[in-house]
Amino acid sequence: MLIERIELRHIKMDLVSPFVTSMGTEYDEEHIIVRVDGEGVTGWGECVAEGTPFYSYETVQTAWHILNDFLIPSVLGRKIETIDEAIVSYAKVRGHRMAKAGLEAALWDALAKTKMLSLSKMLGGTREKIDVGVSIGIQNSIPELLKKVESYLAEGYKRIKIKISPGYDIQFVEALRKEHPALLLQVDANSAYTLHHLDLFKKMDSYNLILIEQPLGYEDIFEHAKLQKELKTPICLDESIHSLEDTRAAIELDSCRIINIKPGRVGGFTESKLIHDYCALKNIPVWHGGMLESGIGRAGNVALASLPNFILPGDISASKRYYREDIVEPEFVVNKDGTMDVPTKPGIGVEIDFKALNKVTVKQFDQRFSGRL
Ligand code: OSB
Ligand code: MG
Repeated sequence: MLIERIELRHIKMDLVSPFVTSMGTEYDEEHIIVRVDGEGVTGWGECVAEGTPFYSYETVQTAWHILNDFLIPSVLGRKIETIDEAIVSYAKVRGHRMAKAGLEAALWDALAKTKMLSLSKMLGGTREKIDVGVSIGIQNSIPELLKKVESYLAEGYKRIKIKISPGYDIQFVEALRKEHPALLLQVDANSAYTLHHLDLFKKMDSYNLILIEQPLGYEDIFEHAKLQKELKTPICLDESIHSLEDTRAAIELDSCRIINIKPGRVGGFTESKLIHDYCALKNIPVWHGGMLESGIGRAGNVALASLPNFILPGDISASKRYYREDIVEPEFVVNKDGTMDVPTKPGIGVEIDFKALNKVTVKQFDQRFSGRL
């Protein structure tokens, strides 16, 4: 496929309710939508760099720069038949994995459409439905948390993840466990703790949590190994895992026993698949994390989560859990049994709602191939 045009849109979508974590409060989500056009085919991807450098050092602004000045020029005007050819063309760009993942996703969609394959099939997915959970931000009080949990359980979600931070942790877990003894429950600290909190995590061990996500430093692998040695509950790494290399280090050091895969964080679906396959070999379950994506990014997440070693339910919730109006049609819904259908149409398998997309676009730019190289 000849890459003829690539368009970027900086989007900003209001969340249905503020999302509070140990990193701060988000009222809206800013991402970049990447559109690739060539030979009559259009591919779509979402770059999950946020407006702030709190989860990752990348932001919409850094990703916009890297995409426009380095990644797009390296693929524009090329004839690309495989994703690896695109990756090789920008391999000398270090880091900036969210920027790379946004472009890679659009190319995957375009190539899948040229082959008339669903993205799930193209990635090696084996499921028609995936198990999904919901990630609940920090609540002001226990009654508020219990109410939120009830309403998500009534919608069918298979497991609950709650965000924790010092002062908003053990009491919330204890209350929730008391109310719901059999609930599939996990917690996410987003690096809010240190090894000085060992006693707190030892207490957490008695609440039968599926996992404790990223308790310590956001790039740490070493101290997590020390913590894991002291705990029965599996540690799951999110922020610390940027690549297959990081995954190997974390597993060999026993820093975690479960891995959260987010294609944006690791540089794209290709690296995600490598991590997925390696974890399968090592008997390490993986699950699909989320970055509050619009339906474009969500479609990619659902396709990736249809691979066989995505054993635990993902942070992949219905469109309406995040946004009043999604930018794809149909929007993503959760079935009563806590599953989500994997789209079967070519590529990401959902259509763009241009009216909705235009409403949330705050900036737009495109580069075209002139016909000469
Ligand atoms: O740590 O998993 C995280 C959202 C933004 C940044 C980091 C995280 C999250 C979530 C939300 O937990 C998951 C979702 O998209 O539902
Ligand atoms: Mg996380």
